[in-house]
Amino acid sequence: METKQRVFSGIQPSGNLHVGNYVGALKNWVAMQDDYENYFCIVDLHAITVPQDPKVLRQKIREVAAIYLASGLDPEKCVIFRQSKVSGHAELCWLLNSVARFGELSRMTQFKDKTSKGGAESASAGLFDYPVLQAADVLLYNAHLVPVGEDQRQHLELMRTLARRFNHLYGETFVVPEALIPPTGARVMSLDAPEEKMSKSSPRPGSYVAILDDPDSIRKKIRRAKTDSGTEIEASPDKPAITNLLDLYSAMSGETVSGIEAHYEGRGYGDLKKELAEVVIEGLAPVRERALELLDDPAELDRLLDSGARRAREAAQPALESARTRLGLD
Ligand code: ATP
Ligand code: LTN
Repeated sequence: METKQRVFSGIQPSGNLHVGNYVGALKNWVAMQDDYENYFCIVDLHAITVPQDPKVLRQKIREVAAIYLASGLDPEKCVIFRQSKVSGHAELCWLLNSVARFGELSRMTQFKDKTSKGGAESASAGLFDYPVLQAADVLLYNAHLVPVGEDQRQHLELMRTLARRFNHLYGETFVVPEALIPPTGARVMSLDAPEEKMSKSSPRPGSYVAILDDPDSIRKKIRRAKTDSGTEIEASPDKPAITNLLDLYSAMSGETVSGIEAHYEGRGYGDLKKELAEVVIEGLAPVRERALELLDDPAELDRLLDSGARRAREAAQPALESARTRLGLD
């Protein structure tokens, strides 16, 4: 029997999941789940690298689980679980810390971005080490493919470097994984600041469309989205705001950007925004409705996550043991 290759990916329970997480990650996971052996993780240990309110975190963890299922991930085909419930993630992270270098971690743009306001001095050590934990997540399962948005390209490159370095120093141990980045929707920008990536930890709810937002809030947020000077509806580097709206339209509808441009020729920004809001509402509605239903039964979500954690622990064992042996710890 042909064994399926493994896929691993994850989302942090660090805020409200948004349409960028949906088109950059979730939608693609769902589309590929039949062809692989899948591990989809709620990366709660990553979330605590920046301060979280424990009560809110507990709720967000369940929300991520509900949204995974509501998006169409099938627990028969995917192991859905929480990172902190499989201790191998933290253990392998520590082992990989011995081959990760201070210099390469210092060059990670996510770390630089996330410390640009408060400064690196007060950032947690966990935030600095974030990409090593991410490498551990994937290498622990010997996953081949990692479907993520564009912002994760650099972390994936580092993950590959760490796998290769470990294999070179201690002998073949890990699969060197590959990033899978979608052609559209891989980088949705903020609605109110199109030079920044849409981000769930943003303090400005108007910057993102959350998957659980009600239709009226979505209409309002898109109506208020920033636009560029001029009136032309076309994607171009000097029109970042309109380009972002067109890209989002394309990612949610499956139509090409040039087709959408042609449809809006001679029409105004107002029309585009009105129709984009409906496309987004329609695309997210089934996910939102199902997620809200699932959230009514938190005990059932917890049961599902517990069963996922048991399966993940088992799958993680071989890579962890071989890394320990290679290092001389067993
Ligand atoms: P945070 O703001 O807390 O850092 P985030 O919104 O960046 O969160 P993550 O949990 O870090 O979300 O990312 C989960 C997945 O969603 C990753 O695969 C990531 O590449 C993808 N993703 C995140 N933001 C976007 C975006 N704006 N456009 C497309 N994909 C995105
Ligand atoms: N850092 C990722 C989330 C993440 C992840 C992973 C993605 C943590 N571990 C492993 C893919 C594989 C992010 O999207 N910010």
